Amino acid sequence: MAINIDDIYNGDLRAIARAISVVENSSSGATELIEKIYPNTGSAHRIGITGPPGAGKSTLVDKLTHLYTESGKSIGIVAIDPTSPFSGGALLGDRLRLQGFSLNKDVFFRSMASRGSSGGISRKTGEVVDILDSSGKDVVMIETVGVGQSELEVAGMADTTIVVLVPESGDGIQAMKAGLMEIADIFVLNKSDREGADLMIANISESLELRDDLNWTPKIVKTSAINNEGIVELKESIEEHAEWLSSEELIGSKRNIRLINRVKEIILEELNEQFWTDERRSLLEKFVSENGKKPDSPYKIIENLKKV
Ligand SMILES: Nc1nc2c(ncn2[C@@H]2O[C@H](COP(=O)(O)OP(=O)(O)OP(=O)(O)O)[C@@H](O)[C@H]2O)c(=O)[nH]1
Ligand SMILES: [Mg+2]
Repeated sequence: MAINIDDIYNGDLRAIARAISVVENSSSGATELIEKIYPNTGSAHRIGITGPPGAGKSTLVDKLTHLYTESGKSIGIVAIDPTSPFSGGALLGDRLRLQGFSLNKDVFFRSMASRGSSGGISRKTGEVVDILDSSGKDVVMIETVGVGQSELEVAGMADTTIVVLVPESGDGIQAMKAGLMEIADIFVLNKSDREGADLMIANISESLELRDDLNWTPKIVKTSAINNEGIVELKESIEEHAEWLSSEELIGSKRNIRLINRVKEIILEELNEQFWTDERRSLLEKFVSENGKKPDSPYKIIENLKKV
């Protein structure tokens, strides 16, 4: 069924949901859809929320959603790869539904599986965010579990990146430094109702001293999401960062970098797809496992694949 672009622009929940499915399933018309809506993007503030499993990301998103809707803002939420059906994305969806947000035209929630998907998850997520942005949402939040490459991709997608840690993250902070520490515009120390919160905050500020790219000093916000504590401060920090981005005229260059990366990613996907014909796929198997023969080097194999 054709999707009416005006319905998306008017925030029609069913039109948005249909558009997202088209992108998610790479159905025909996905490219045209993004082409059409793209000019209408750029007004939403994109917030990435990442951190270790169970840190309280969804609980924070839930509480922030309340604050934002109370102040008259409309919200889009994308949760990528919920760790399990019992936590994370699915749960967040349930929670929002229970609170009646599903009837609320101003809140749209979608969870996306990255595992077992046909690939292109960060491209697709970017496109889902575009759809929500074009539908007039003031704020789009992207939640993803920070276990590897994904947190860096979230940072690439967001105007403001929030890294959520908990008091128990202490030992792991060294290991995470390379990834999480570099990308955060705001640190949230959640579960501050537990022991060790202040020590962890001291740890974070100490490791920030090692960052040398700092024309923005990352905020550290202490929250206890389940008790709704620190959420107002978090929202204020997000707003401060957004203001800083626009006052320094950085939002434009951030978006340009994002666009460049998206183009590169799509090209990569396309070239990959073009190269891997069925014939080459089965030839590769054959080249590697020819009976009794030591396989050629990867370069030799590639040379032979290119011949077909
Ligand atoms: N003590 C305490 N527990 C919290 C707090 N915030 C969240 N939790 C609990 O921590 C658990 C995980 O919370 P979620 O919000 O689902 O965490 P998440 O980071 O979204 O989890 P994944 O998406 O599975 O990685 C839940 O049982 C929450 O109730 C907090 O501030 N203090
Ligand atoms: Mg979650």
